[in-house]
Amino acid sequence: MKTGEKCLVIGSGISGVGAVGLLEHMGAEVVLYDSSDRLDAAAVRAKLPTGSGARCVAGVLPEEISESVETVVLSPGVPVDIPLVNELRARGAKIIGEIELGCQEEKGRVAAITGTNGKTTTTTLVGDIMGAHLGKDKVFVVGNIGKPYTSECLKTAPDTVTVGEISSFQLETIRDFHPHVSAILNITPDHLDRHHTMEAYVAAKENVTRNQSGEDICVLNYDNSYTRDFGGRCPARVVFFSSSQALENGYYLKGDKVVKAENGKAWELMDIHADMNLLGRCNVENVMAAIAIAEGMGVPMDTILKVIKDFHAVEHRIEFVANKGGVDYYNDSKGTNPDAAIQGIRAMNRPTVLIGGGYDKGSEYDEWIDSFEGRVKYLVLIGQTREKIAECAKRHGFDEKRIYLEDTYEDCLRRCSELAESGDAVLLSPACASWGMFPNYEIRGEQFKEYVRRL
Ligand code: UMA
Repeated sequence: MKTGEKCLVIGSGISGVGAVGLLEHMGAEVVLYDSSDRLDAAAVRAKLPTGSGARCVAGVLPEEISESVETVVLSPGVPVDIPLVNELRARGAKIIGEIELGCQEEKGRVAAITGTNGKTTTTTLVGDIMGAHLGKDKVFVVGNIGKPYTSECLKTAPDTVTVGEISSFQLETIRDFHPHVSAILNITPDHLDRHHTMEAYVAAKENVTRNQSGEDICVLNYDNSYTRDFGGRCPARVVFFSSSQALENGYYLKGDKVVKAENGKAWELMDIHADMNLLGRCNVENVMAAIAIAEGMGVPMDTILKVIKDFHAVEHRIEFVANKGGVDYYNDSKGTNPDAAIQGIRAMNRPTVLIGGGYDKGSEYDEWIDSFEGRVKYLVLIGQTREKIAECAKRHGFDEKRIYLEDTYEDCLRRCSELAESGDAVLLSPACASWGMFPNYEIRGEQFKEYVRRL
């Protein structure tokens, strides 16, 4: 980036604010732009720290800016194919994303974790393991997990490690981002409103390896057809994990044990009940991936296993909230797509009142409903997708009288507490994004927990 380079940052969320700070540090001339008609320039400016010299614009982008901009930094939520971005690209501007901008200042080693589900748990766990190995001050956990890379990258040094949770939105716009160890945990249909086709979504995920070579490692799920097939053409050295079958090389689940295999020779690493506190098969997969990633980053196995033993569920992912009147309440607000919600319901081992529904990303709910397998006693639905899910459930034979449509989360909770009996579980695992009702899944989860506590 040359001094005085004209840069436009699109989106004034946390990524945009991080990007502005880094660009100003790099000596660029920065405009922060947000297309929302609910914001004005003063509201955009208020998001920046005092002392920032960036020009702030909201609404319509003035012609004089679009004709002179050299580099455009997109926030993850900004689609790469909207008319404005197409126009800026056609005018010759370089289009990158916030992760790509951050990696230009990276001085240490990087582990990057993507996948439709399990990213946050795996990233958090790998961050904890790296912290135990190197010291917490030498590890930066960034990305989709909620901390922009651009706000941390200047702190990196040759002896630090950055652990990134990287979404498909973020991977669409990388160029030089080069993780030493990458992982694609699984790929199932999600975000098709943004990527339009499954092929484009899969390609975005695979992009995490675009700068990797045989000296790098890519951890892949052997049980997922997309990631297994990718193993055959991945540019990095592949390490597989599987929760369903024995592998010649890699990590797999054998009964209740996680084992490691090398050239057909296998040895036990840990017991999934005695040595970990996370529920569900999805978490066994996350743990195996974390072991593979951490080993790839050079952490000794005894450190890895010790951290796993002490690790508890991350917030909003099958998180136990409270027991009220004999009913266990679980917050799985992170279940923002049907596949994640399947993991949520599969982790329940008792009759469950399930809260679902939210923003419509164009997902299909058939497999999710099929995964209920008699566990779901009542379905309490909310949000834009509530009718679509109710229709789907009825088509799959779910008793109409056991479906309730509610307008607010408070009503949902009231309904659940009436329906659930002692010994049951109430699970918020919506299979949909929170957008439209909440700014993000974290706030949805917080509010759910608050209502539960008040019951
Ligand atoms: N905006 C525009 N033009 C557009 C679209 C959006 O100006 O065409 C503006 C909006 O008006 C808003 C701002 O952009 O003011 C929001 O930017 P953003 O959506 O990129 O949000 P950030 O606050 O920067 O958060 C982003 C990620 N959000 C998304 O990918 C939607 C966060 O992931 C991430 O934690 C953060 O960067 C730090 O890296 C959240 C997420 O929902 C958790 N991710 C999706 C998911 O997990 O399913 C991918």
